[in-house]
Amino acid sequence: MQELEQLVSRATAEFSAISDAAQLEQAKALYLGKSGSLTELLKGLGKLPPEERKSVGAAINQGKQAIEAALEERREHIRRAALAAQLQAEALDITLPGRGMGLGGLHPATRTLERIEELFRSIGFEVADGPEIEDDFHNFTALNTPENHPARSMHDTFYLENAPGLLLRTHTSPIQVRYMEEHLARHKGVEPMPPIKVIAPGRVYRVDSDATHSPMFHQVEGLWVGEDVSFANLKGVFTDFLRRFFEREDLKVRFRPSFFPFTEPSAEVDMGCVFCSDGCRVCSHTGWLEIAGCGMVHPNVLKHVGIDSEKYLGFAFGVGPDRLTMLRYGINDLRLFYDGDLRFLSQFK
Ligand code: 2NL
Repeated sequence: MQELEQLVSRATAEFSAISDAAQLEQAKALYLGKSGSLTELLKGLGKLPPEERKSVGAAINQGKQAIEAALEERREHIRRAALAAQLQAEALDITLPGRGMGLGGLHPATRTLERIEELFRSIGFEVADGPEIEDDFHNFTALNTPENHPARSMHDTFYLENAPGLLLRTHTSPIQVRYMEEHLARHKGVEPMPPIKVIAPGRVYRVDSDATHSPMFHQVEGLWVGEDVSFANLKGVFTDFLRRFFEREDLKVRFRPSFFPFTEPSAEVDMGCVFCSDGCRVCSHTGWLEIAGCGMVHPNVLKHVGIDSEKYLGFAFGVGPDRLTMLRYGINDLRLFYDGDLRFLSQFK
């Protein structure tokens, strides 16, 4: 009987030193298995005199129950420890701040376009839109550009395959041609025709690609047609626009005679170099930067859309906002605008 008590306390002590479930089951076998110590005791019952068997048998069974209870207690302890360890390992730190959404920003070219639109809206111009796939009439013919003009060649203009007469617009003038057509239809028979004041910003396409030319770039054209619109008005409006865009009231602006098929007379607009006063690399040591083209709308353009060129006059201009953006922010490679590199773009948020 003493042997039994020792067995029970040995098993209980042994179990409580084990913290691994598999090891515990192995230790169990030493006592309760086929040839475990307690099993051996039970096997020995038969050798006892019959009068002792009952009480010894009962005592051994009690010992067995005690060992099983100790075993179950230890199993439960190990299960709890494992669960606690798992909870600890998989714990989420809910106080850790999230990663946030990462705010986007407008592309510098878009910011410039919106700025130009706002400046012209403030002096009563409407902002018009139109298709990027144009037809020959709206992109060239209506703009007095002759059949043999180099701009019409496949070397300069993207034509659509299997769609004769369709092309990617090479300037935003066709927006204004469409605007004039619609304006005329809307005010049919109204005399005099209300003035047209519109700007046309958008993407344009030319077969050209280097550090200062991209096959897709932006343009903003402007048009004012009315009964007495003069070249002086053009000079005033455009000079004022440049001074407000660059926030320089004393910005120098000059108009140099030039040629465009759609204007007569035509002029190129130069502004004083924003990086120097008397010459640097950006202005090729001239102190001047070429910034736009302009002129009085050619009578043939008015005739093509059905406006009486004897009664109405207009001025028009075309400016490259990508170049304006480069000058405003001091960017030297146009391709940066279209690479989609966030290290560049995120500087304009
Ligand atoms: C340039 C030249 C110019 C125009 C665009 C225009 C539009 C109509 C009628 C007449 Cl609907 N002219 N646009 C006129 C002169 C110059 O752009 O070098 N742009 C960057």
